[in-house]
Amino acid sequence: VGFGLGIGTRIRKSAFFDATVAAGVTHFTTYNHMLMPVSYGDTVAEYWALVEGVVMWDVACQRQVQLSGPDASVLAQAVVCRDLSGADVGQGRYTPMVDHSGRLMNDPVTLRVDGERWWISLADSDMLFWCRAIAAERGLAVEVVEPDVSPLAVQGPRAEDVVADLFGEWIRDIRFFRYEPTEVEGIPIQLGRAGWSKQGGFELYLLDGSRGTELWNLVAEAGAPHGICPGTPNYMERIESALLSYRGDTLDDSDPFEARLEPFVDLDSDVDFIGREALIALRERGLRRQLVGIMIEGGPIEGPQHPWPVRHRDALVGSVRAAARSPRLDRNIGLAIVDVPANALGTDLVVQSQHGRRGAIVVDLPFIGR
Ligand code: THG
Repeated sequence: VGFGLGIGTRIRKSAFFDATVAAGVTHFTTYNHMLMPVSYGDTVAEYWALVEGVVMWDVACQRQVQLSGPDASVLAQAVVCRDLSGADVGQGRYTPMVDHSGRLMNDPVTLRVDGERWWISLADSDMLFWCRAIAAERGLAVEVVEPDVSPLAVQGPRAEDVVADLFGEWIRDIRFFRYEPTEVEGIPIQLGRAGWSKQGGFELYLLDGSRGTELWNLVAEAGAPHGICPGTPNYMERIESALLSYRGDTLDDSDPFEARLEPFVDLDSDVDFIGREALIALRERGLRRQLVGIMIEGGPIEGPQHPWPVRHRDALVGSVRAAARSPRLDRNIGLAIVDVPANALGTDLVVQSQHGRRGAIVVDLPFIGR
């Protein structure tokens, strides 16, 4: 395209911004009103480094909402769709958030930091305002702020070796979605096994935003013998793995069921949360449309800048939300929201892409599993 992105004070810079510029970032997007790297110039090379080696990502745009105080747990349970009652200190959970009508508003990782403190690690929407409003309306004794927390992800099959070299062998015992307070060279960090890929890895929550470049350089140095590369959450890998991109893959009025988040919605436990009644009604009603995997015929494609219309027997049935050439499958894969019953496996579709009309077929997700 022949234009750039205007950057002013309204768009925030990550704690790792200077380091990513020095590392040669070529493309940013915005996420939670912050610049987020999406390429260092060769996303296919970054993909193979993620799948076969190790990469480091500036994901500081995954901003936290901190709930603290006597009613912190009450508020946390009110705003997410999962039963948090069994959550240990240091445990994270993938927790959809919905409004009173059951519309998906975010799909964060919610972490119990200590007895009276939670961090909600956001996808791209303004849940700080929502949490403040709910706290005030309910008269809860809780403070709601965005803390100085900046996640850096280290992902890929060699990530554990890099993180062990940096923090010690003890990190190999950290289980999935468990986070521990630690430090490196006096830099405070909450270290957890997590990340937005299916290649395994860790998240280093930097707890002092003034030390972003220092931490970036320490990880780069520890990673050098393992061949670490700067990278970003990878569009191709996340489609293959069917990791949800809130707002990319979903519509303004999508519910968690059509977004395939039912496993992360606790309607059969006793806990109450905002949207529970609405979700029970939606579950009763049944799916009207669904996010599905599609294989698209023909030569390599690029992803939609605008959703591609999807037709079945000439009727408009939905839109393609994301698509790419899968390097491992050497096929075009995509995620589309389509109306029932065109969501059925094996349904023949036609997509109107910027590459022209292409045949497509509904397939099972994920495209590549573990
Ligand atoms: N890490 C942290 N914050 C985040 C993300 C993250 N905030 C934004 C975004 N990613 C939120 N979305 C997701 C989507 C999927 C997962 C995590 C966050 C995820 N899913 C696994 C899966 O679907 O297989 C595990 C789910 C489970 O078994 O509980 O990890 O990546 N800090």
